[in-house]
Amino acid sequence: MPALPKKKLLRLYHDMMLTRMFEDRLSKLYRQGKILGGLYLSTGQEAIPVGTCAHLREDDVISPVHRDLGAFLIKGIEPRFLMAQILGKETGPSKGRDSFLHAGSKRLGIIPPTSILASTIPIAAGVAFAFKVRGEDSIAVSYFGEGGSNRGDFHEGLNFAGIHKVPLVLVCENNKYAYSTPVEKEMAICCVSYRAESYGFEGVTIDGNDIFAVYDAMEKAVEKARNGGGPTLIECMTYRIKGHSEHDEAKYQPAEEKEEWKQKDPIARFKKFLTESGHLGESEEQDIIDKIASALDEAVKFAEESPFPPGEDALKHVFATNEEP
Ligand SMILES: Cc1ncc(C[n+]2csc(CCOP(=O)(O)OP(=O)(O)O)c2C)c(N)n1
Repeated sequence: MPALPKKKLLRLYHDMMLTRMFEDRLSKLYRQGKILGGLYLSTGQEAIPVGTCAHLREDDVISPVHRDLGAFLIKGIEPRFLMAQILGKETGPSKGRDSFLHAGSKRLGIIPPTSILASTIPIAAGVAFAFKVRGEDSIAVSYFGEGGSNRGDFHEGLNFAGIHKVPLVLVCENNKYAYSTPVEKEMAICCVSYRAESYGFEGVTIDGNDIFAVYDAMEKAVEKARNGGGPTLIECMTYRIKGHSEHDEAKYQPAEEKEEWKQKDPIARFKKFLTESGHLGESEEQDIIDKIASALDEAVKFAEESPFPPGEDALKHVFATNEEP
């Protein structure tokens, strides 16, 4: 058991529950037809954004992808603004111009995801290179799925990162499926982490459903990156419990396989540890849940009451300015 103080442990638990409960709300809102665009949930993968973002400072930059809602929250976007973004409202980070998928924040160091899998990896490597050239000790973190790691951009990004020893942590969320394609049909090797060695840096494969494993691996990688040691690839083994998106029933995922992974739920595992070690009592847990539920009620209310952007503003913010979108 890692020697983390109770306050820190409960923070991690809170953040994992926040991610899960936020997404559960989204699933309901999706069924009510209130969400614009697709909805890609990370149910069962919450230990990854929480355990990794826990080590980041405000000046660090993350590059999330479509299944990384937790990373947005933990890096600092307030639930109400993220909710407004997802409902397409003017009060969201992209002012109602986009689905959740392409939200970002320059101030909080969140690069908006693109739709093209893995295209964000060279971008994150470039951000890390800029930190290095400027002599700053900020780092960049790039999230991606194992499916994305089969694209050329992944390899170009890693090659560049390795050559220049940039302060980058590559977090692969290996959830065994790229849409309907199972991992055995995506690549001929067992582990995405093996690929790091070809580019001159370390790759590790860990249990992505174990918050402590994620927290520890990230701690090491961040320290190394901040101190000039270059990139690390952390491959987090996990599983996509739900479909690729909310419209996908994922009949191609065997029921027994899903059941097996449900038993490895990262939140249930962490809760068991916290309860058995005396860190989390029933009333403390209820307190955490109640606080999150009321924050989410407030977020949904704020988002629902916010206006859609006026049509005549559609061409605003098309080109980059220094203004925070
Ligand atoms: C270059 C490219 N090809 C295909 C797609 C369509 N697509 C979007 S998400 C996805 C699956 C991605 O799988 P993975 O990278 O493993 O992440 P996961 O969705 O499992 O989290 C696909 C095929 C895309 N967005 N970009």
